[in-house]
Amino acid sequence: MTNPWWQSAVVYQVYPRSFQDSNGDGIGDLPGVTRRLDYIKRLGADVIWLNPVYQSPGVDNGYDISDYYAINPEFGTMTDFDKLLATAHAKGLKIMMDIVVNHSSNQNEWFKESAKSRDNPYADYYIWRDPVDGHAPNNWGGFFGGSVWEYVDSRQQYYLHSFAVEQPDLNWENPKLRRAVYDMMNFWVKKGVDGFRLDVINLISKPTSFADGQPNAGEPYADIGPIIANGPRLNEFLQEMHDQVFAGHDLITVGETPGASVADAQQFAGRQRHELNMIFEFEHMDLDGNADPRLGKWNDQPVKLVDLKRCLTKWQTGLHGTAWNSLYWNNHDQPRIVSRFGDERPAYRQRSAKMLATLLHFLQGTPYVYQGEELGMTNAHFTQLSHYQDLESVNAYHHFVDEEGAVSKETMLRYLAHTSRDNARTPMQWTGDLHAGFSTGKPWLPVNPNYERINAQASQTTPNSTFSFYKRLIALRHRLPVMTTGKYRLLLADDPAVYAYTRYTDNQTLLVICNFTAATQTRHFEQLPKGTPLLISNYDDDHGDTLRAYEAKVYLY
Ligand code: TEU
Ligand code: CA
Repeated sequence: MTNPWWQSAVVYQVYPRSFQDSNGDGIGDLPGVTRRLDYIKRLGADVIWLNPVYQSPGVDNGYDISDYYAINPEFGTMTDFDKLLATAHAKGLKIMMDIVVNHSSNQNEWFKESAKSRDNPYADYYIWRDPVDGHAPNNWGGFFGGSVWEYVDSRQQYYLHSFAVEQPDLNWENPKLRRAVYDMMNFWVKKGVDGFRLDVINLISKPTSFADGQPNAGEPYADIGPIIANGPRLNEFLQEMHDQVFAGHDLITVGETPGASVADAQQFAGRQRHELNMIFEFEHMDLDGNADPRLGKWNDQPVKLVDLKRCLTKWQTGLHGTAWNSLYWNNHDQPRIVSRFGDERPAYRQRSAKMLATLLHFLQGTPYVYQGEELGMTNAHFTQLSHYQDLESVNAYHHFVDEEGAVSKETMLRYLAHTSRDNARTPMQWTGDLHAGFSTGKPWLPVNPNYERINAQASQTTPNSTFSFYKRLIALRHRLPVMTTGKYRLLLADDPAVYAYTRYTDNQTLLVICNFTAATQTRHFEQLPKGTPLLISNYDDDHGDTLRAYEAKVYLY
């Protein structure tokens, strides 16, 4: 059996708002993406994942869609989209759309109609509940803080929103809503898009009971995440979507699934199940959470390497032969990996960025590269709340500092600088010129001041750059089937400094060795046949058992 094309593909994620502005308004747009396709092609990626570009009031940067059939005017027109798609295809690049169907915007016509009365054609497109004793139906709290319930006078009912108030959840129990979603997705399939990334798709099937949950100590609300994740009808809905949309098209489909376990992944992305090709798991992104469960992702803790190994190993071995992994360090919701798991000090930045890239790209799964990761772009280092635009960050600050006094202002700003989503969203650094070549106008989010040193132009003209290293890794994946098919075995499971593993088939082995520290380490790998040359390394030469700062090396034998 030959492997499906997306198993040996590499995806490049474009966050259009921050990629390339073409008209000087400080906001990246579709003509900007089209202009930069050659750059993505040069890197060697096969697929572009485009974050949402649909019409949206922009409360959550496009994850609040007001018209699924229209392009956000800030990004251009449908003609610009068609041009992007055609140009990408002409260059051999595929386009994967980001589809958000757990919720829409409250400015969507569906919601405006639904809110009018209890008996109109859209009345059951959203999740409405009567008040209980004059209050919200239960104590669930949303991802962006506060109750998930919002009262609407015209219906004298509450609607459920897992995210912002402006993002009402769609009611997947309603077959008419499901039909409308599939029709909409087919509109994009007919246009010729090559796949979908499905936002929080494992939240669409809500539980049958809306009973109160258990809040963390000191919190008024119970976290809705675990309550609604992986619900009772999820497999059924995904199989229906597969039948109605994916079947007969050779698409790439990836579900974003916070809270999904290996067993869940085996279902949603199981080989024979006709649901999704793969999912984004979150466990390796949640390893450096705050010890105080209320604060969760807000922290400034380094990850423990042994935990990272245990986690990635569980996913590697758990899905081998049964499902398929997505491999990622970064996306538009996560801080920059070189600042998080690597070392962004100038002496180590590129070295550690390449080390992290090595570790990830030799794993089994489909690698995702988030714009700027291939340059070793770093966190933003914002120092004031006013620098932040992301509603999650701003809400969390007000909640923990102003409302609860759970942490001091200084501590929270330190946490934001470490984990805020805006760290990923600062404009792409193209050149050392004004606004990093991103825009001729004032960018919607400040450019990282290190753009004079870290930018695509510099990276592309330096032979040993992080960019050229990513390019080599991607080329290797296309050339070496063992990177796609090989089994994974962890070595040195308890070693706190070095991550080493093999990938192997009956007649080939890859040995991957990564020093996660700035200190020199000595490790001996007796299985390595004497004289085996390096396949790839982030140093120019091989010092054998001696591993220099953030050294990464791979052997093939
Ligand atoms: O993110 C879903 C999700 O699980 C987020 O809560 C994520 O964990 C958080 O952003 C990390 O801090 C998706 C999108 O990727 C995100 O940009 C959207 O804001 C969210 O859905 C709502 O649509
Ligand atoms: Ca623009």
